Amino acid sequence: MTRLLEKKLSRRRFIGVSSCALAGVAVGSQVKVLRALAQEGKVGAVTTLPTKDVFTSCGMCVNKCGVIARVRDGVIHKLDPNPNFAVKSRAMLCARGNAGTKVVYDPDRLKYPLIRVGERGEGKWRRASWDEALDLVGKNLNQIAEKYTRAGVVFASTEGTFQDHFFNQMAECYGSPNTLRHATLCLSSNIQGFSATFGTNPTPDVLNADYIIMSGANRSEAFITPDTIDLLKGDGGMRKLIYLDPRFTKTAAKADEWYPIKPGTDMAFILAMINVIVTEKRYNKDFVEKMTVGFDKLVPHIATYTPEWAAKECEIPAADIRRIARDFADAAPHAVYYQGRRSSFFANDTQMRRAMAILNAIIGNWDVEGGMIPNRSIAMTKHDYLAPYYDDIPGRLDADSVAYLSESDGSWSIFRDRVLEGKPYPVKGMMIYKQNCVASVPNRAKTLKMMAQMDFICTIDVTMSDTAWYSDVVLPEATYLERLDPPEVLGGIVPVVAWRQPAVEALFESKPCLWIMQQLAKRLGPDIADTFNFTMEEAIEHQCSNNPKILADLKSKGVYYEADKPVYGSSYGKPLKTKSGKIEIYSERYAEKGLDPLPVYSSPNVVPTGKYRLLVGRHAYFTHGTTTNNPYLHDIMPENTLWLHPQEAARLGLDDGRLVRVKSAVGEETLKLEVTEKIRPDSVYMAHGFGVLSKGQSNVYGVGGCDAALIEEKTCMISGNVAMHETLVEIFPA
Ligand SMILES: Nc1nc2c(c(=O)[nH]1)N[C@H]1C(S)=C(S)[C@@H](COP(=O)(O)OP(=O)(O)OC[C@H]3O[C@@H](n4cnc5c(=O)[nH]c(N)nc54)[C@H](O)[C@@H]3O)O[C@H]1N2
Ligand SMILES: Nc1nc2c(c(=O)[nH]1)N[C@H]1C(S)=C(S)[C@@H](COP(=O)(O)OP(=O)(O)OC[C@H]3O[C@@H](n4cnc5c(=O)[nH]c(N)nc54)[C@H](O)[C@@H]3O)O[C@H]1N2
Ligand code: SF4
Ligand SMILES: [Mo]
Repeated sequence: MTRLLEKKLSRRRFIGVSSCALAGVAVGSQVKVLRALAQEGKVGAVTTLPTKDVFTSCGMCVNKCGVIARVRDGVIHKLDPNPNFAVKSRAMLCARGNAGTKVVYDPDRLKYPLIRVGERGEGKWRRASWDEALDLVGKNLNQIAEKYTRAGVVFASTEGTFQDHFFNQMAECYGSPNTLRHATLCLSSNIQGFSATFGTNPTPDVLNADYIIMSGANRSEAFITPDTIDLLKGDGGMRKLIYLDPRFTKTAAKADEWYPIKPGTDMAFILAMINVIVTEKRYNKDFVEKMTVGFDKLVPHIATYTPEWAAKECEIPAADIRRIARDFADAAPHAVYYQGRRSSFFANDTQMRRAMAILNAIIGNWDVEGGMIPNRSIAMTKHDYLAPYYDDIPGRLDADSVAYLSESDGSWSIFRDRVLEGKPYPVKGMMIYKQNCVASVPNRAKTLKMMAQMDFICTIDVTMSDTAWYSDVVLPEATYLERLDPPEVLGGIVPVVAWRQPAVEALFESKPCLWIMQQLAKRLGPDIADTFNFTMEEAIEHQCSNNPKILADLKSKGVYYEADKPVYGSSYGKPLKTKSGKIEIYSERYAEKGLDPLPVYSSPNVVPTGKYRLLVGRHAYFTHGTTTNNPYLHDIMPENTLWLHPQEAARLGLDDGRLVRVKSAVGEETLKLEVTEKIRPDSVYMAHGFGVLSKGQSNVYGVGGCDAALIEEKTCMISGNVAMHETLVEIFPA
């Protein structure tokens, strides 16, 4: 029995919550979607359908900005930013956020449960009832548990829906230790490098910093709120932005200085900055003495990492490195070396992030205005359940693979290798929720090979992603604008609680994740079903039970935050979550594991003449590989191109706009060439989300090239994070 049920809330109270959230919508779904598709954009038509404004959260990317959905005549007519959410999103919605209506009213959206009838990937489906589809999923999960073990099913998911907790609850209650979250495709090495130093991964106080060095983070196109907006606020003022990127991005355009750094050499730049700040005694002596350990070991360690040495590695002049180091130290503590988010660049990324953390530490910018701020949270009651106990389950398939493996995230690339080897045990089933691993894990051919040896694959999505396309059963989730999602704390300098209320009733036969898990649980036995014996309204009440103001504010303002809490300095006077309780410049823990206790530089793989380093990165119009098919966003950018420097285009005799074949050790893709000075001559770049395999993505099927098909999988052996920028490609005329 769950603790939730023991609470026994009265039915009347649930209705109190739900009547506000689910205010009067009831028409047959077929009729409704036709009306919706027909009426979208029309204002003022007189019908009996509801007209209302609904507070909810954007679901188009990781930021979850506050939204007011304007529902007119039963149709989401427009999405506006929620001004009450200014503390996090600065009351903004980006292009993708605005395009959210097209997730609901997209002819390509998933409408019904589908069961594969042809070969995997052939695209032959038949519509099934929920009962039939769920019976099939249940039968397969039970069979795999019996034939192999419960660890024989991997549960792959990515956060963002607020309902992924229920999917992970299913993994735990089914009894599989094998969950694969997106972190090792994204930010694991970042978290590891900073946590090893500070005991946490802090947030740079962009709004108040006077001097920002940003490397490997493109905030004007890869949006993180509020940083993206705050970065622009300083533009033209006293604030300095120094930007290092092999590409001239929109952030470069807004920077005071842009350096087209040689990819994979950021650590050389950082170590040389440390060298200058230490040898010229520009560090914060008082802070270093009181708050850190291992500075004495850092001094000899950085002695040879001079700006002259670094200049040869990173191709940034020594005089500039020296000047930037001095200016950075002078601006302290209101100065940050901004660590960005995605760190799936190179296999030594964790140590590179360690170097960034140490540089920040020695200028004493810790937990002060304009510095590096440890994330704060908001207390909420935990969703709780008692998972059944099984005594015959082995440990994670990828256990003991890297120095610091997260039990809940795993390591995607290593896991995949072990599935293919069948060692130490077989994994034969995949449950996938809000993850498009075919397009997001490097080496697409290998992911498809792994999927080919599965007995059963079920994907829960809102659209026919490439991953859904290669599944056996596809289940349609209700989109973020059609769901009641539980509240979630978005941590940060000023944390907020966000949630989602449905703007319209779920169209067609789509259902929320909780409902799907509950129905599936019934097919997996009473012990599992028991843990799902609650309603969403009960779950929400329970989560907010420690502080009634949370739910009240969510309903009346669409957000909850604590304006009166101090922003800076709360970590002082308490031990940090490191071994020593202090900031660890030298890491004893790393030394004990045989890892470099201080970051040691090694040069990236060499790019020979005739080959190019493939870089990947965000585009402001798209979220990963998933929104390129959105009709509004597709209109702005219908295909991707391969960026190549004019000098190299001339050398290869290739003109702008012509089709080229791009070949790596693991794949080959064809797309249009874009000859541009916005990239270094030794590198090429293409946007993510094209070259799609699924014919269910009608705008982008077969259009442009897929980067995941080209990227080789290298892995950081400290964090298990993949390294995407070690891939070299050749270019041929198509
Ligand atoms: N619009 C939009 N915003 C997003 C997302 C999205 O999909 N779309 N996704 C969100 C997510 S999940 C994440 S993780 C973040 C990612 O946010 P970021 O990590 O900031 O973004 P990326 O574009 O992945 O990579 C940053 C930049 O690094 C550059 N780069 C490549 N190699 C090197 C190198 O060796 N050194 C240096 N200095 N630079 C290098 C690339 O050219 C790229 O411009 O964005 C988030 N925000
Ligand atoms: N080549 C290449 N690979 C990359 C990156 C890159 O830049 N280039 N970036 C990496 C990074 S930083 C990250 S974070 C990962 C992200 O990679 P993933 O974790 O795979 O996330 P997405 O690619 O955004 O895919 C999300 C899926 O969820 C679906 N979806 C959207 N909303 C909902 C919903 O409400 N419910 C359900 N059930 N499904 C929904 C989408 O249709 C899509 O199929 O990719 C990584 N991989
Ligand atoms: S940054 Fe854009 S896509 Fe992401 S949550 Fe905010 S509005 Fe939505
Ligand atoms: Mo990410």
